[in-house]
Amino acid sequence: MKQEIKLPEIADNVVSGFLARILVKVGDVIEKDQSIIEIETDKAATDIPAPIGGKIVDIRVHAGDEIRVGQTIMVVENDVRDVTDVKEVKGVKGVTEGKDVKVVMDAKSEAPHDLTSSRPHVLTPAYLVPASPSVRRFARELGLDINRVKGTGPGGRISNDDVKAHAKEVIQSPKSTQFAGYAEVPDFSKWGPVDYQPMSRIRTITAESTVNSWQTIPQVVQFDKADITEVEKFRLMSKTAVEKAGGKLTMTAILLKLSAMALRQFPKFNASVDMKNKQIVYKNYINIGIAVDTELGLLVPVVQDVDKKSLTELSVEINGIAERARNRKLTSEEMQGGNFTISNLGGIGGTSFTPIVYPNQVAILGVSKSGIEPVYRDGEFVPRTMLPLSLSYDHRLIDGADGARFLVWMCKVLEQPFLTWL
Ligand code: CAO
Repeated sequence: MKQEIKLPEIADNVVSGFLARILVKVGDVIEKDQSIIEIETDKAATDIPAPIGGKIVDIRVHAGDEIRVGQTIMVVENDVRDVTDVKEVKGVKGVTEGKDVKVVMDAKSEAPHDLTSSRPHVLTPAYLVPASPSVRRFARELGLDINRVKGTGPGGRISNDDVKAHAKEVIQSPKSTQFAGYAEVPDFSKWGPVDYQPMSRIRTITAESTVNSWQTIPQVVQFDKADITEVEKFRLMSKTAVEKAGGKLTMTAILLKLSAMALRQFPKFNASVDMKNKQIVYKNYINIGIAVDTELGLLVPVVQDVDKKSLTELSVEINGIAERARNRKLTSEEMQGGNFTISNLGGIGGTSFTPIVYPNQVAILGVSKSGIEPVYRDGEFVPRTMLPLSLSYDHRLIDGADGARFLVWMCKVLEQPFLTWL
């Protein structure tokens, strides 16, 4: 039995979306709830899951198309035994605005699955530039990266004219850094069996964002080790109290709190570089991103106003955002506006690593695994708990001495937190 899959309602007042990617192809056998396409709108980027399973026999849209809610995306053929009943159910808001829609009854669960379900897809900085789908498509057609276009509209909104102005600039600039396109990879199957898997949206965005960072930010990494023996004692002593409040007191929360203090002490690290206007943007708020490892890839939710929150509040908040990141429940707002980032890999292991500065930020703190080490003090070796830290920073704004001072300050305060009282 052939059934059409239509674009469900994506969000309130959104009537169409721009088709970023098709995640399946004709002939694929898909399962119910499997993501089939990725849609971008002004408000969000969203995976659209298949409301039914089956074999795809026709795909009626193309990447780059603007698709309207209710438009047929693809046709699926499935075994009628999987779908026992197709009923009209009153009151379910669905593919056609304001009208009743067909609801597929699953033979086993008896539970109705409306055709409108869609999972919010997390946003990363690559998606956060304000531009309509048609403007994004225009930029894409010209081979331009929308993230590099300066918007002149309200709130930096990008118009077609902005894209054209950027295109002109790119064409006229002999030193243009506009990305020229990806090189073909060789046919690896010549040397052995291979599998092909489409890149997920998160993977693609991480790839694009790190390439952007790598190409535009000259990065230096400063390493140090902090003696956290006393902090560890405090952490273990306070763990239960924080747990009662719903948080988990780990080094991430402590470093979050400490980073907020460091950013106030060293405002350059809380700034952004605006090369186009040859200015530095100093921010008077302290928002810090936390790198979270999820099954789908890296996500960086942002904790806002870190300096105004207690350690317990921060521990609870980290728990919440990490869980929401792992369950793909983060909102686009929670991914925006970070000034600095912490990437703690110490829960996994490692002695050091060099994190990459996020675009529009100037520094990121990498944290590796703490451990007890012999430290030479007052004529003898004593066991101390040492935490390896690495600070990557943007050399356009931050000089080596600044980077060293920042990290040394952090290490000193970790060793003797009372120093911040002075
Ligand atoms: N050294 C030693 N142990 C550490 C540690 C460190 N630096 N950091 C955390 N730990 C311990 C914790 O205390 C905890 O121990 P227990 O299980 O005994 O309580 C354990 O490691 C696991 O910690 P956690 O992951 O649950 O909590 P967290 O607050 O330390 O970290 C989060 C939260 C979200 C940062 C982390 O889970 C995560 O996703 N890290 C990966 C970040 C990442 O991918 N970075 C790379 C980005 S760039 O490629």
